[in-house]
Amino acid sequence: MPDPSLLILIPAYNEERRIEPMLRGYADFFGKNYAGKFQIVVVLNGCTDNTLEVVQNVAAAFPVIRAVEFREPIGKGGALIEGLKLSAHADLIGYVDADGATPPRAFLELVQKIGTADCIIASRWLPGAVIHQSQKSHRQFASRMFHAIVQFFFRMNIHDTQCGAKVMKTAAVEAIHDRLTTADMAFDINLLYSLQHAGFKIVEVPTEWTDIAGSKVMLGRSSLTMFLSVLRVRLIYSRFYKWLRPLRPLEGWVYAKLRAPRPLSASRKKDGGASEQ
Ligand SMILES: Nc1nc2c(ncn2[C@@H]2O[C@H](COP(=O)(O)OP(=O)(O)O)[C@@H](O)[C@H]2O)c(=O)[nH]1
Ligand SMILES: [Mg+2]
Repeated sequence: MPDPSLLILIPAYNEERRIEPMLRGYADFFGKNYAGKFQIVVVLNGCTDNTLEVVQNVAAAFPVIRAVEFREPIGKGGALIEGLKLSAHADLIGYVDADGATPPRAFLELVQKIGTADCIIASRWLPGAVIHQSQKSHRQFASRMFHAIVQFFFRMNIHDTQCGAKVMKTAAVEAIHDRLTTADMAFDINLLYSLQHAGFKIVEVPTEWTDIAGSKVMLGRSSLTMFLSVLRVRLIYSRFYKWLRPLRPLEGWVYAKLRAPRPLSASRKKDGGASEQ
């Protein structure tokens, strides 16, 4: 039996310096090692550098790659929410960062190990993980603090919610897509909690990872935004949310002040207005 068809999403914001080797590496590796159909879709938005041209150049050499661009500042989460709408095109859909922190063989391992799970995620914090280059200590500290907050609020017992590599079955993504409203980097929490809450099985496996310089996450402002978004997801899933309706206009104001991508409405979202590149 051939491998399941696979769609790999790559969110990218101003990645002209980091994305090319990663894209070539993935297209080449999956071309040689994956027996099923696969496609790579780079989801860009609001880039002010030459990421799009770089992606288009690589796509000219590898037809499995294409780019979708959104002009508005919809954030990594917003880009993935749009990208996940393409899930119907494949049996499995996953995403991975543009910086090449996760090598293609580690991503393939996720696909191969999904088994009866609905979602499989790469973990840098499980025994057996191979970390070639660790994050700087202040980032590790922020990451562990974030983890403690997430565990306190959601009790998901997941060691590493933030590693950029995740693979899901299409049916699971489609069932919870409406619940995805987090546009910033806390998107992963929104995704994982929605899946777990709906009864889908998430497994975490140790991964191989290398910290790549040039992170787009500015610790101060991003941490505050992520904290707010985590709190927001918690509230959306609580019975208090309906009482907070009068405060909703404030939500947009707070995210604008933080210069963070604005969350989508928890009731229903509008289409982002993609242009195929
Ligand atoms: N489309 C899109 N992608 C983004 C945005 N912000 C970050 N990303 C992507 O999200 C991924 C993770 O970002 P990165 O800077 O590597 O974060 P870190 O390694 O977790 O510190 C990368 O592929 C980024 O290009 C955004 O606003 N829009
Ligand atoms: Mg990174």
